[in-house]
Amino acid sequence: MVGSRVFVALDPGVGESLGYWLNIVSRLCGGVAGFKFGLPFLLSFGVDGVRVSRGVCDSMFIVDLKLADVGDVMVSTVSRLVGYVDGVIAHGFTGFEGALGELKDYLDSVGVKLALIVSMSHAGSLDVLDVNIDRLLWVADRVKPWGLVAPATRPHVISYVKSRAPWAKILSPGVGVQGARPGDALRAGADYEIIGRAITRAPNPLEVLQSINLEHEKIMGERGVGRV
Ligand code: BMP
Repeated sequence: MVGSRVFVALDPGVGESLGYWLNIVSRLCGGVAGFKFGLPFLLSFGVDGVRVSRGVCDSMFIVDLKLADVGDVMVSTVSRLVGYVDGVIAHGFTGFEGALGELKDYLDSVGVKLALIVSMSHAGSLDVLDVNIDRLLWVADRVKPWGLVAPATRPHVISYVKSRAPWAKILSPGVGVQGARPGDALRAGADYEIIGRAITRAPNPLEVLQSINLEHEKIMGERGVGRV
């Protein structure tokens, strides 16, 4: 859907079939900003699973490997997905030289967007990431990725990230099962909410998605932000 602020996280359980997830992708396709594929999806269905999903839906595909390696290895990893994905997620803590700088140059050359994690949705994010958020934002400012990941579960962190990096799209997980309400992150300044189980495990995923889209539209209207 043009204007949806939802990225649906596709996290299959062990033994689930690709068909089940393809059905979700095709049913939700018209109502999302995009889909996020993580390690559970890739380990279950491989790169081919992402390729086949692309065949049923042409919205934005983000692969979430939470990359955190030297540049050469991160480039080698994502090069296997080029052609099937529009964006990748990496951790911000590996730094610029020899890591994220190289990854960003490569992704720019193949037209794939980068999103960097500067804070996470679980409580343990306070142990290391959040106490170093200014340093992570300093790295982000050097890398200048398309997006930053910040938690819907701590809206004040989103507001802070937005104030320090107004140029970035903010993608916020932690909605639903992890405790944040749909719309909390958008109200705090996020551009998108990443939502998994609250949608994919609902008896009627499309109905849940549509009601979240309506709520989001209201909030973005209040913020004075139009459709994306
Ligand atoms: P769920 O809405 O089912 O809790 O799923 C959240 C999704 O967002 C998962 O795919 C998870 O890997 C991801 N995620 C997260 O939960 N917290 C973060 O800080 C970063 C994430 O990528």
